[in-house]
Amino acid sequence: MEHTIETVSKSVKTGKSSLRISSEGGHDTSAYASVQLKSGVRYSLSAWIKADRVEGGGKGALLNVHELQQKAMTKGIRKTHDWQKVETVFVNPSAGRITVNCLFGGWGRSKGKAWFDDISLNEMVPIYKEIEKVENRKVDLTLAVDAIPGLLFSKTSLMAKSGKWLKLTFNNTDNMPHNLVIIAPGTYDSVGQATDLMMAKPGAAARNYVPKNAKVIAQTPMVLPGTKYDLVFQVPTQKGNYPFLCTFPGHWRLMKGELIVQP
Ligand SMILES: [Cu+2]
Repeated sequence: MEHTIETVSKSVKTGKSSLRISSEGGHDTSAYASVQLKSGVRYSLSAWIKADRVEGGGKGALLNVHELQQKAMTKGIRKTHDWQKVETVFVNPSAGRITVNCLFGGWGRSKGKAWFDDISLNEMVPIYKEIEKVENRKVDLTLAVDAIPGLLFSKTSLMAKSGKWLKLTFNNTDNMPHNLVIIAPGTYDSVGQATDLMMAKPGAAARNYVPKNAKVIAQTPMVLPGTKYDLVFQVPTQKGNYPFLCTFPGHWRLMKGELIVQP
């Protein structure tokens, strides 16, 4: 037999069953579902995948959107791995039905066994391409920070006087989405660590990966590559060093800085 696609109850991440795809000789196959999507909306597609000796020339076990091919594709899980979360974020270019694949093989043939569980497709908070009229008010000060390749912000310190109105232009020049979240002094480590756990949390993408424990002073949404967002807010009236970070899981250790508020 070339390959088998079945639901199994023995190996599950959560719930009662998972989907198992296996092949002894090597195959490029998928189990798929058809879903209606809106146009121009950003979606997060994720699942948990477990693998047992997945080998061969294919990408392994992964998810993708058939119509978007490698534009909407998670990483491939190969070799032997316990349950691991995979995720891809994509913008659906035109309304209509798309096909979500649980892919085994993928641009090549794979053999071995893979389990898929908790597959989810979520609509994300809209991305603001242009400056939204967050506030029409006059600001006292304008600053700019870019997200740059290498998981970095172009500046790691910003200065502002307490109580002033600030427009902070966040320009994402990198090739993946990022945000900028300013939080209460002394909370960088606890918020950062909480973001590490968010990849696995349902609804995390919809919250822009801002953990619940964060005391947010101001935040941008996740900003797409090549776009910018103007964050208009009042600088805290208390002086201090307010950390800022990108809360996308795994980014906080590098994407960080401080807003230094002076009296
Ligand atoms: Cu980031």
